[in-house]
Amino acid sequence: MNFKDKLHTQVNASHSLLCVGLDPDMDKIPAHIKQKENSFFEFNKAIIDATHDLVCTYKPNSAFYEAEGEWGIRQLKMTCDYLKETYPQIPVLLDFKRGDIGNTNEKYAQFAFEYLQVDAVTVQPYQGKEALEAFFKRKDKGIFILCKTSNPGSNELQGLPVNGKLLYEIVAEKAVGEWNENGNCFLVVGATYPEELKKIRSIVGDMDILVPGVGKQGGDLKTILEIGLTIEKRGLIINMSRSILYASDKEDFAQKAREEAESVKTQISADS
Ligand code: OMP
Repeated sequence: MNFKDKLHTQVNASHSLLCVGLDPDMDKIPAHIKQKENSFFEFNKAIIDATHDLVCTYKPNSAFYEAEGEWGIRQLKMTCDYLKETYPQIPVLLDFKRGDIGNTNEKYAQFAFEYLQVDAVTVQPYQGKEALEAFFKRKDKGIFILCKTSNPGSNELQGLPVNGKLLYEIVAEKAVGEWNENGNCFLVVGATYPEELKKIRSIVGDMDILVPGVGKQGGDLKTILEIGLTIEKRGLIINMSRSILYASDKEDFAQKAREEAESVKTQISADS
């Protein structure tokens, strides 16, 4: 099954558009977990076990693991292995926002798809189709291209006018058009830019869009759903990391994460 089918199957099975971001942080994980040898893995495992029936995907962000060196990469690998063995139906999206010349991208793809065996990755489009081909040619994988990112300064480049269009609109056109020969391109659009999401939705039709930035970054879930959902009430993957992971820093953190995830899931169903 390719990524898109796996995602849609899980969306239908879970009735959820929620993606929990697995971004473990030494400064935020509960003290009793921090003491453990494989604390990031144990933290993730507890979060995953508590939320697996409420999500359409998990998104570990590589930065949080890389920051801890060799040990951190092992935690990421253990997390990906655990998901694959225990919840093989849930797609795993590695957020690593890579992008380089072609032969280097081959190595990034190898890390994600052969070593970690994830289902999808995030990439940046700056080097163009020829360089991204190393990702696009993985027909069974999902390639999420940064289009309009959630950070306050994202307009500096992404909002530049180019040939009568804005740069992010051109990225969206390419992602749904010439870059999407294998039907495995998707987009990343921050929840903090609803007007831009509206424009992007009109360009890409029913393409699935990863929307981070709800919660801690201030994006409004209700607005995003109104603007971004397709006619079939699909097409969005709503990512939330800190507001779910760190709903509590006590022994009850996994239960509180579940309650938060349940509340978001209910809100998505009610508003969509
Ligand atoms: P929270 O703000 O804690 O929910 O985390 C958001 C997650 O989404 C982090 O892993 C970010 O790196 C990621 N993200 C953004 O916040 N903004 C973007 O524009 C793109 C991403 C992403 O690609 O997921």
